[in-house]
Amino acid sequence: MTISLEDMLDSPRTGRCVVMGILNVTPDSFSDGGRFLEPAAAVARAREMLAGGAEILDVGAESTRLGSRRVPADEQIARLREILPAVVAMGAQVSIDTTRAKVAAFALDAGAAIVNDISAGRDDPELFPLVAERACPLVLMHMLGDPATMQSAPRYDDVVAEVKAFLSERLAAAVACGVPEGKVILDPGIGIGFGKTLEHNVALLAGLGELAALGRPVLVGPSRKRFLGELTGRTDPAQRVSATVAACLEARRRGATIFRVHDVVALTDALAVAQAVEQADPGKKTSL
Ligand code: HH2
Repeated sequence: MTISLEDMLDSPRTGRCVVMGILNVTPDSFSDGGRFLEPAAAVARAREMLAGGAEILDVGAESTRLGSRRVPADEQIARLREILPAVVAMGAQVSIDTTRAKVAAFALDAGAAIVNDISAGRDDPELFPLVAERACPLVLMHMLGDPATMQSAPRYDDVVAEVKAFLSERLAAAVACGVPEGKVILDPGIGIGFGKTLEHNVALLAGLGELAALGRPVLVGPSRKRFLGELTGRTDPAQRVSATVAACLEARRRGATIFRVHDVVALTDALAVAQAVEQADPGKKTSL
């Protein structure tokens, strides 16, 4: 299954949910590092996620785990060179998870359709102009500090209001560079590595309606993350599947429509049930 970019961008209006499968072509990602660095393994994983219901594949060649080293653009490109065209050839809608314009340009040239920038344009001044020129969808994510140094004790007076103000400022900055506002997707940057404690992450999920009020699609990426381990006592990220599904369903209830996850089948099934019940609920009207 695949989704048109128009349908993805229109998802807040229609209530359509979009599952984005994670493909980390990295040796060091926190939950699947090293598993998909080999092109054959990456391609098999991509095929599996598409068959499982992913409509977008988010391909990244740089881990953001705590303390991870920055990967130069050329090294990211070398990791992606064989894999990206192969994944595009499967008919997948591909998003490139990078903060570097050079990597994004390479990926767009290879057929990727979406740029996912966890720095929201702060890492590379060339990224917004590139996206403006290509007029492709762009994910802007909130992050306090950076994963290499990590905030030991991140502080906010009001995490939801501050993340909302940040995203609205970065949206304006992107638009000022020529990125069409209608192509922008917003992401609160769930995760301890992105400068949020357990309480901040929970507050952001609870307050997601505030971010959705900015009028752009909201993407969330809680998948297998450590705060879910703290909530459930599961130290092994692979055992955080149910917790991930619950976080996504709660986010969906508050307006998120795009979900970046490792466990595509589990979430696709859960969303099918949630959507069926919601459609049958006489108290609600949704057009899917
Ligand atoms: N989380 C990660 C990476 N990219 N992009 C968006 N838009 N939102 C997220 O929450 C997000 C992201 C980190 O997760 P993962 O890719 O699983 O791990 P790693 O960074 O160790 O590769």
